[in-house]
Amino acid sequence: MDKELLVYIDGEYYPKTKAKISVYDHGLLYGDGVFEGIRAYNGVVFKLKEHIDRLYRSAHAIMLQIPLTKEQMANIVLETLRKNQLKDSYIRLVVTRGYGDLGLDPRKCSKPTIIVITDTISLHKNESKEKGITAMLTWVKRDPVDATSHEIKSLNYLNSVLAKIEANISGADDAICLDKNGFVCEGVAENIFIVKNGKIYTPPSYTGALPGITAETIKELAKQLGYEVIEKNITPYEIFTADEVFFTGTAAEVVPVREINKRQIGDGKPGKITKRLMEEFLKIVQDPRHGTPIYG
Ligand code: PXG
Repeated sequence: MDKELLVYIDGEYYPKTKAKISVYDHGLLYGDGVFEGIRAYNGVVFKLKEHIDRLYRSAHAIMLQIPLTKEQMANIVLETLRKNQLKDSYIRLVVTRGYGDLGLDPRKCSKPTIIVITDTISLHKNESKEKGITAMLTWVKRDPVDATSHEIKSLNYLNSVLAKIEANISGADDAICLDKNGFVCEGVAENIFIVKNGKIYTPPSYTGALPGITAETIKELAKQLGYEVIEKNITPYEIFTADEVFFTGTAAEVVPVREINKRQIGDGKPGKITKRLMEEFLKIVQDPRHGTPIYG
């Protein structure tokens, strides 16, 4: 049997099958905690600093005091990757409210649980990138900014899970959530962009979408390539009639959307601007200037 991957939990490393936490952990009992999904490409952790910063912002918003400095947290991620001798990896960094009595009051938990999983990733089917995926606008509205907003990358993902179930049962590859006013918000774990007449549009943050690190990278890339990027409310009509639509996210990277609720997008193939951004994105992910090298 191959050597088991090691998982970091609260200062110790455990083989994957023995990496367990208490059933009294409030991360499990109440979804009380925050997380990050990060990728390493060819020995470089892409935007590690940005992910750690966002983790601490999410924790701050839910008044969860992480008992480590950001530098210590980054070093734990790097050390876990080294222990597993990984160069390409999907990293799941989770901080829960910790072990506590029953009852949701966070004061019952004396110390957060910190988990770092570094696993390998099976990349998206090449077909998705080449042909584009199908998506559906779902009845599941994104949680508004005055509720469990997805601006906080919390362990509450039922909103996204429900949307994904709707996509699954309707045979679409993915779901798109609207905000409570009916404007396009984001995918289940991706931000969304549309292209119309050569300009790139994406919803503003007040729709309650996660401020995506891939989205931020794409906005910068697009501007460097000379495209105008505009943040504005996007209606379902505008998305149906867009020339191009694409998703961005750590897991998804940049993925073209070719059909939404059975309406063909553009000519039904990945658009010119989407393809350009996909290419440029893949060039920069392993560039140490955009990340942190794992091995010195
Ligand atoms: N919106 C939501 C709701 C997300 O969860 C994104 C947008 C894209 O953000 P980034 O920063 O990744 O560009 C996400 C990302 C997982 C997993 O394990 C989830 C995400 C990313 C990676 C892994 O389910 N969500």
